[in-house]
Amino acid sequence: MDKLYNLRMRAAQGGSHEQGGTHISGGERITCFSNIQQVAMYLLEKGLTHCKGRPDFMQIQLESIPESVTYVQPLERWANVERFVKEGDTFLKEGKTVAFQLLEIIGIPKKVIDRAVEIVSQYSSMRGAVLIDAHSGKRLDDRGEKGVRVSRLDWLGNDFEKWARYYHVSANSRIREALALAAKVNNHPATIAELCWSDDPDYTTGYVASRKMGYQRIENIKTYGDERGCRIFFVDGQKDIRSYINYLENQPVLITWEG
Ligand code: WAQ
Ligand code: MG
Ligand code: MG
Ligand code: MG
Repeated sequence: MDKLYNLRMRAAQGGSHEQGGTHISGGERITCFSNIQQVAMYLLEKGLTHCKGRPDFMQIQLESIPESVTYVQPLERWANVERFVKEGDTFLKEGKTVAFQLLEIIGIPKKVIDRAVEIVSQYSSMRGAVLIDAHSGKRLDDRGEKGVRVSRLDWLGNDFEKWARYYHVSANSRIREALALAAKVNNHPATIAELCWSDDPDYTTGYVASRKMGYQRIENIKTYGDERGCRIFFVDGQKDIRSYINYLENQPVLITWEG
């Protein structure tokens, strides 16, 4: 196979992230040499046209991938979660409530879900994810407001387009990136579940993902205009957290789908 390259982009407003600027947008892709320019243009546009605002700092980094690549299947079950409408009810159940019920089914204790809710409502411009112990709710990473950014991941070739056609899903880049991230994160045995809702004020669909339940997409997980959101990984705290974080940040993963 051709030599592969990882491209990552981060954009901020009010100075660089290191100077305390607000994170606007990030992105990561894996590509072969001949597509570097095209992928860099995609990341440039992603950072420049973000709904959170105009960045005044951006970095696009290219690195070759020396390590061997791990191939991972997308999560098996893809679902648009049906809203529970009780007879006589005139309103649909809030997306947030659906997310918590899914986490309970996966086996996350109620107090840990409550802790996750607190965390999500605390952050609005995180770059990475918050890692918490799935049994105690204790935070496991020491990255503060930065979080742990999963990198070196992408779909292989046009496998995403094939997947999207098969499942009648619009082949947009947001879904492409979310599915790849959920597949990489949940492929690791230390991940018990993932909760995601966007910090973008105009994007109100989130998801709960796990090996057990797949990718459960939840509409109206938050109200339009709300800038709060982040990702939370519910982790088996018995596992080696340093090697887990190393997998998330550094292990190159390509998502393949046979169809
Ligand atoms: N690694 C770790 N955490 C990340 C990463 C990453 N590579 N990218 C984003 N996050 C965290 C970070 O805290 C962000 O603030 C938060 O997730 C939300 O990121 O319709 O667009 O890019 O099926 O705003 C999911 C639903 C969309 C897709 C999620 O999130 C669908 C989204 P955003
Ligand atoms: Mg982003
Ligand atoms: Mg993103
Ligand atoms: Mg965002």
